[in-house]
Amino acid sequence: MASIAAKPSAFELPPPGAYALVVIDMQRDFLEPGGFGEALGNQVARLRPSIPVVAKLLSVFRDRHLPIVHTVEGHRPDLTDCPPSKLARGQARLRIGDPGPMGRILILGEPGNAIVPELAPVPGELVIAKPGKGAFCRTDLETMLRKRGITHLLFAGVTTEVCVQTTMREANDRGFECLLIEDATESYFPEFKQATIEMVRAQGGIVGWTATSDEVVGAVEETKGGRS
Ligand code: TIU
Repeated sequence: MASIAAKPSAFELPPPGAYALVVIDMQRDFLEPGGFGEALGNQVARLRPSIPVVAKLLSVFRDRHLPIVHTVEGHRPDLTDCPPSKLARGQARLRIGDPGPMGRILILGEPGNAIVPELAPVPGELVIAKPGKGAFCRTDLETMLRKRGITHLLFAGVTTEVCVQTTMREANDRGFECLLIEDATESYFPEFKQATIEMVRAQGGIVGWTATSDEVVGAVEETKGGRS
């Protein structure tokens, strides 16, 4: 059994097919100018260092036919799945549903809501659209994972302390073993990223483990390949 040199302790990988790479919200809306992230006042360039790291992880998982899940934060065009509290929150110049340079802000199917082209899903990968920050809230992610016998989740994506951490906590409470890939996630606030890494692995791994992408890739490459 392959083992990842993680913190606070080694993370034992189950057999191939029972662990998945979960890539959270690597969307133009968060990573490119003119989307939701920038409308909230953030410097979107801060997230971009994660793109080549996630690309490498996707390549390693795809080569071995290992399960990959992508999530996308977005709302229906009529906004029926967007709580008024989310719509009203913040000092945004453009709000959810407003027309922006990449189409309507944070609306499913709009150009700006797509996953960045470098990380676009390929057929066979699960893509979960979610209206909230956590990927288990009002989605069938849990059903899909259980159906496939997936018990261990390796997290990448943005932003570390918002959608990634929320999803990791939801997964941990549902009994999944969770690991955060440190350099495959970014935040608009570097100090929040670092705090998240430290808090999830504190107290003996209260939420889960953390490791670098090199450590993850090294362990995955030791395995023989998964179910296709
Ligand atoms: N604003 C922010 O940091 N994040 C989000 O709104 N969504 C995700 O993290 N995907």
